[in-house]
Amino acid sequence: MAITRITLYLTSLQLRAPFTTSFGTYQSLERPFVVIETADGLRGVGEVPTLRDPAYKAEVDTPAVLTSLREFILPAVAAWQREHGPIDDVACLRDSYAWVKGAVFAKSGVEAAMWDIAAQRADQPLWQLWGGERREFPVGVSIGGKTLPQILSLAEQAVDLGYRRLKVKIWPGFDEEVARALRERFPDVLLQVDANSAYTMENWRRLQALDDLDLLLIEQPLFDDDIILHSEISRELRTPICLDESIHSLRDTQAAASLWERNNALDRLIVNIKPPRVSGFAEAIEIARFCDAKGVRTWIGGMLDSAWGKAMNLNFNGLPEIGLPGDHFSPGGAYFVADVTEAPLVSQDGTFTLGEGVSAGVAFDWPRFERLSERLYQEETTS
Ligand code: OSB
Ligand code: MG
Repeated sequence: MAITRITLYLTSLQLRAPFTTSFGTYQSLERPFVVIETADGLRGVGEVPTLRDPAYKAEVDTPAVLTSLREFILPAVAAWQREHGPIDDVACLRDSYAWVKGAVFAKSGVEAAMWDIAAQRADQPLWQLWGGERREFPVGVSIGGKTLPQILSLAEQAVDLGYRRLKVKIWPGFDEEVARALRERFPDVLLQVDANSAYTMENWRRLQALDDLDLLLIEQPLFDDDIILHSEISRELRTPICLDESIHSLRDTQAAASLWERNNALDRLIVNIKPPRVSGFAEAIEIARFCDAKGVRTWIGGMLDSAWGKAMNLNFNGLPEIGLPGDHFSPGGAYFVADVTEAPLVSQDGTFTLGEGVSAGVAFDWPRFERLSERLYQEETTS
């Protein structure tokens, strides 16, 4: 069944509280959403969890994603159908724009919309379609505060809500003090830190001061595009290094695994799998399986996604290969003032349970979505 139309929306989402990382503070987000319509009358939705600028990494900013989608990816889908016939599954869809280099975030939105269609056609939850087996798993929160009191108060709220796994943003000069304070206050939580590439080869040794805090991992301390130097410094850190920014594909993951393997340190490599950062769920599933076979631990990262994006990520978390809790919830309750699903996502005592609902398992709130969105572009894809 062919894709008949692809529509690109831009949706305004307001965070209830500002989120600070080593690269900036974010409060209002302008998010591209891709809506695919098919000849069998289905409609699928995919969010691209962009940020306003490329400070996290290249091609995740809203303007870059909109350009890639409008100029190249959506026309490529239409052209493929004209030449080869109906695109009726994710594999065909990926083939249609495989020639486009990079643009992983942009591609992931189109792919997510197609997964939504595939799940509706199969009348199945995404977790089932993807081979998920674990219906219940622990989930965590990511804390992006500017001051230690702010961070402690968010951590307190999260632990009161039942979360047992906290991640906190750090940067040079705002690292040991933060991690130590959290560890002292919460001796038993699973604690991890995320530097978002704020350290250099001159100052990374500051992180050795965190080695006695029983941290689960240190996420992306060095450059956003580096894997090799991370493997080097991992030899001198007892805490595992987790790669986020620098993993875009299964190939990147394999390269990292072979570098850590050479150092006999595979147990000190962890991979944050963010489906949009690896071009979508198809690649994300391959990465999860590869890492599991290698003994490299994985978890699912977030991008302050809407409840729709988070619901898809939670379905992905049902895969038995994913071992660690992911960034799926906000420490202070709902992420956004107004979100795009009818009901909010809820966890119980830091545990999320996947239901039987078709596709993402939550109802997309079309009227609210339309109020929050502007329609930017439409690609007619009938042959
Ligand atoms: O590095 O994981 C990150 C948010 C925006 C950009 C990058 C990151 C993050 C988060 C938030 O840590 C995770 C979430 O709660 O969605
Ligand atoms: Mg990160």
